[in-house]
Amino acid sequence: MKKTTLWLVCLCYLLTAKGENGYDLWLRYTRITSPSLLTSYRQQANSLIISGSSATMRIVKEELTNGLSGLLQITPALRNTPYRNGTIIAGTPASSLLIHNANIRTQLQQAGEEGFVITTTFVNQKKCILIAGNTDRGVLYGAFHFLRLLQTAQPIPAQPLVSAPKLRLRMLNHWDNPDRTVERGYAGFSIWNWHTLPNYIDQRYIDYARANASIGINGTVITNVNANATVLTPAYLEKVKALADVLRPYGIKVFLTARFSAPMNIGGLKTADPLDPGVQQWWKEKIKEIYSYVPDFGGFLVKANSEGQPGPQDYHRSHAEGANMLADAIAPFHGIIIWRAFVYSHENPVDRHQQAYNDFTPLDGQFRPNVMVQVKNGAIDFMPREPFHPLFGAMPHTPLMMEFQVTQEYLGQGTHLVFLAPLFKETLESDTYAKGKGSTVAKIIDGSLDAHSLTGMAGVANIGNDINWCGHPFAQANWYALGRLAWDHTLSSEQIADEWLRMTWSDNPAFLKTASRLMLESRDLFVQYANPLGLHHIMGTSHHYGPAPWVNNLSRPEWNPVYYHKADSAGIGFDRTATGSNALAQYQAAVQRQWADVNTCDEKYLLWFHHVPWTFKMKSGRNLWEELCYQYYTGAAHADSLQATWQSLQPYVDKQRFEQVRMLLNIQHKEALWWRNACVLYFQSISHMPIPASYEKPDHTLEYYQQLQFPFAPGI
Ligand code: BDP
Repeated sequence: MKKTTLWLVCLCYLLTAKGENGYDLWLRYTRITSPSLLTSYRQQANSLIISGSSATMRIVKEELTNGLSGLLQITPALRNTPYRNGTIIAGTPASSLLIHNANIRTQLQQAGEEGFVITTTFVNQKKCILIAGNTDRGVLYGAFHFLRLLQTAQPIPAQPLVSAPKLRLRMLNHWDNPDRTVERGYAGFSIWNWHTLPNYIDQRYIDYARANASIGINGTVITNVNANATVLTPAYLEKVKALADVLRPYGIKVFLTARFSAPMNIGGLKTADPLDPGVQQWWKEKIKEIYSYVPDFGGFLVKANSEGQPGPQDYHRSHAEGANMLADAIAPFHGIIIWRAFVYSHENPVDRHQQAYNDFTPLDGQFRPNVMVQVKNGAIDFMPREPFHPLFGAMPHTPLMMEFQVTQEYLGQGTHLVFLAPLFKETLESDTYAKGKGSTVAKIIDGSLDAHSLTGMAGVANIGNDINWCGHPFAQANWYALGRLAWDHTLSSEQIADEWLRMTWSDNPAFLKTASRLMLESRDLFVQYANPLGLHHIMGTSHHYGPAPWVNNLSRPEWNPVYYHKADSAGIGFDRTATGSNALAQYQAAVQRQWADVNTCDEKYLLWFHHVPWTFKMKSGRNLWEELCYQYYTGAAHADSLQATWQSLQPYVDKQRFEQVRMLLNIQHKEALWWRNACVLYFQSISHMPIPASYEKPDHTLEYYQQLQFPFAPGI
């Protein structure tokens, strides 16, 4: 073996043998592997001129210094004037004369308040890189983007690269409780340690801020939508202030959830009626108090009259009256109210699919300008696959904010490898036809279809205090994807997966090819072995872990899986066409046409919209029952094969994370078999048709699966 080859093999071994715990996320800044690229980058980027003295600019300096030290293994020299080729000049036209004088005015205009320009130019005959923004935040985003270019082996732009976010609010929603439990959290306890705040600042808060800034996230709701009013008391506002102070230099605003009954819970009032002057006054004073702690407080996220939460309807007031009361109180401080459209009621016999639309569309145009309505991607609830929510396109006079779930409540929780970018993209690219062809959900939420300037996307966070933040080592990719798509929803799932893999794991081409396929197929795979053909909401009660399609005894009809699959001797599926609930009528005619006819409906959504006979002939030639079996069996078999696929990647992955994923894929396979067996056996008990002989028989009886209990499953 040649000396250099031997050296490389040793290096590879050392790198992979050393365990990585995942704490560094996609900001590992490991040495660039390609020697030629390394040389080229070193020539182009070796010293820094950082203008401005704000906390944000100090972070820019620190990040670029750390990034270049790790990636290029050089300590960049800090300068005031460019005296050699390869100087990075970072700043704003206001803080840096060099940027002010550079020929990038038009590009800076396009960059707006938060965007940036990266380009190469000559200053004093020296070839320099400019990282410019109109604000320090813009420069920070530019610095992270610049580092990402190096991390992902991209060329440094010779011509101006301009990037501006397509959405104004790019947020995480933490469903974190004051006792540090996390609703639907699968990565340990909440990262917010309320008990030691405000005096103890955990390093995690800072690293959380860095990670978010690196992908452009600029807002965080730190408390659960199922809200506790205690967070609005002075003792807690002190703690909120401490967090806001940490997050601010990273461009992140803090938001809180407001419990609608807070005036009664902590204010001693007898009512929380939004039209009561005493209630209005209470909120005005409370909001003023919050701003005295956090002068750039973002606003409130509100879950009202949903799943037992208090709200304006308790006083026969509308959602608009509730939201507007808070909006008026917060308007003087330029805060906003994000009002959730996730509402349904057990007293309402109408198909749950229709309820939010019925409640909200009559209110279109009634909300104050500083109110956004936050709509889940689908009408039921973050299902593994849902058609887009019919509210998108139905409220042109109201800014609608997208709510995705990053935490995998219904997509394998903490144990399945499921990359969610394809799910997010599927919704964003759906055509609502609200204003004719091309009226995609993305154009509704980015404000371009209805000329809204208040725009946003939120993701329910999957972050906890596990050492690697998200539990499953691949779950970090979903946090990453949310941020990247909130910045630019035109990015493809492929690009996002590729970036994340290179930064988080390895840039070896063999690794990338296999690992990205693993990620890109993972969501469809989960659907196949858990909720094929449009089945939905057939998971276990309360913890939502695993299959339980048989459940029929819960107090609210729409909490029961049987409500959703409606399997009977004739067939299976929810008829949402004109012969059934007619939820389909909530979509535009062109959309209805795609799904209305059982013979032409996309099979992905077949059982979402139709009650279909077991003997119905599918496109494959199989009948529906056989197709259902085929989907479950094929999915579970594919889940099995992931283990061998991962095994083939061992040479490229450090030992610790390799083992973690190996063990999790083993669990995933077992759970895929569990989904398959439990669902096939249960539906067979209704269809009375045989499981095709070519498939292995489930290894337990239906009764076995029905009696499984998980009293301590996480996330409840
Ligand atoms: C459901 C979750 C529940 C949340 C609810 C919501 O199971 O824990 O409170 O969504 O979004 O999916 O409010």
